[in-house]
Amino acid sequence: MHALNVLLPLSEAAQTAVGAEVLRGLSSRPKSLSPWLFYDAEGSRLFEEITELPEYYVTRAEREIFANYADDIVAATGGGNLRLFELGAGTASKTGLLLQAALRRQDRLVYHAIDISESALVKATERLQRDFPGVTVEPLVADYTDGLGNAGQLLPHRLPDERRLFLYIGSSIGNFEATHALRILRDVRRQLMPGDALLLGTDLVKDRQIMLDAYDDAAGVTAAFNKNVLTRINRELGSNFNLQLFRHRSRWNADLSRIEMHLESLITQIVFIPALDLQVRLARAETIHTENSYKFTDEQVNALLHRAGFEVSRQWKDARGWFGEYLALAV
Ligand code: AVI
Repeated sequence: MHALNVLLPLSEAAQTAVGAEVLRGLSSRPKSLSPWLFYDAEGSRLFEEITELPEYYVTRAEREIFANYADDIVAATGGGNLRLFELGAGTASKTGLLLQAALRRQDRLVYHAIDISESALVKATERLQRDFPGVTVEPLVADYTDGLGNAGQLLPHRLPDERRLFLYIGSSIGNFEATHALRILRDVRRQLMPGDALLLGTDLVKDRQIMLDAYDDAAGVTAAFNKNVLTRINRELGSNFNLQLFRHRSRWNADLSRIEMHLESLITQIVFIPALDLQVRLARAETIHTENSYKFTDEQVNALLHRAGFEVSRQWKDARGWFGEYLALAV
């Protein structure tokens, strides 16, 4: 993190991940910023708050599935000694239900939690080791979205009787374009042998207003989460975005089956980003596109997993059919 008074020289700032992404996104047309920029400390805190909101059904629906079917899910992975891996583990708040189910079948369990956020992993490791003494947590700080190549080299060698189960839950896959999503799933497939499995959690297409409300809650937490990206850019790149001159927008794009989040400029304005020596001109009502959250049908999930080298063997949904959990076997 770079405070305003320790801004990096121009060329260096443009080479940091944040600088490079801001330069790319705000000099493109239409303007965009990648959603990974949301997750500084404050953004991660706001996201945790989102997961508790009445409108944000996503986390609750998935927890309901695990509460009802965790034993069934674990049993469906077949025999052998399970070793769990989770991509984007974060604070692993729902994973405990699956760990408990696995511990009902075997005495000890190794759980590899992979995430870009070290602080989230520290929290998750402490809590899980305390709550589940039979679990050995192996945290790994890595950006799996860029290829598991690096992370993969750090993963342990397979033991003879081991069966691997990768978890990619929470509909995180929905924040990627189809080609990127496919690349991530193929990376996972490369870590697996036939018979190993991936559990993929995806949010499903439903009534438009329910989806829109989930991304534009009455308390304004999602708006704060969206605008926090501008605070982050101000802090790290020395810019002067005035948050009051932007409005949070969520839109349902039916053609592409996704919720989009945007930041809409309320006036014509010019914002200067010193670390990048960049002037950003925004027209009134112009938007910066900050996130896509794809919503799937069963057919789309099946097709995506099939293209990545998996076959769906079982699926589970919450009572309202709003969220799906797909057990995909490596073939
Ligand atoms: C992390 N991801 C699955 C969330 C989602 O629903 O797409 C991020 C989020 N954005 C706004 N609210 C939640």
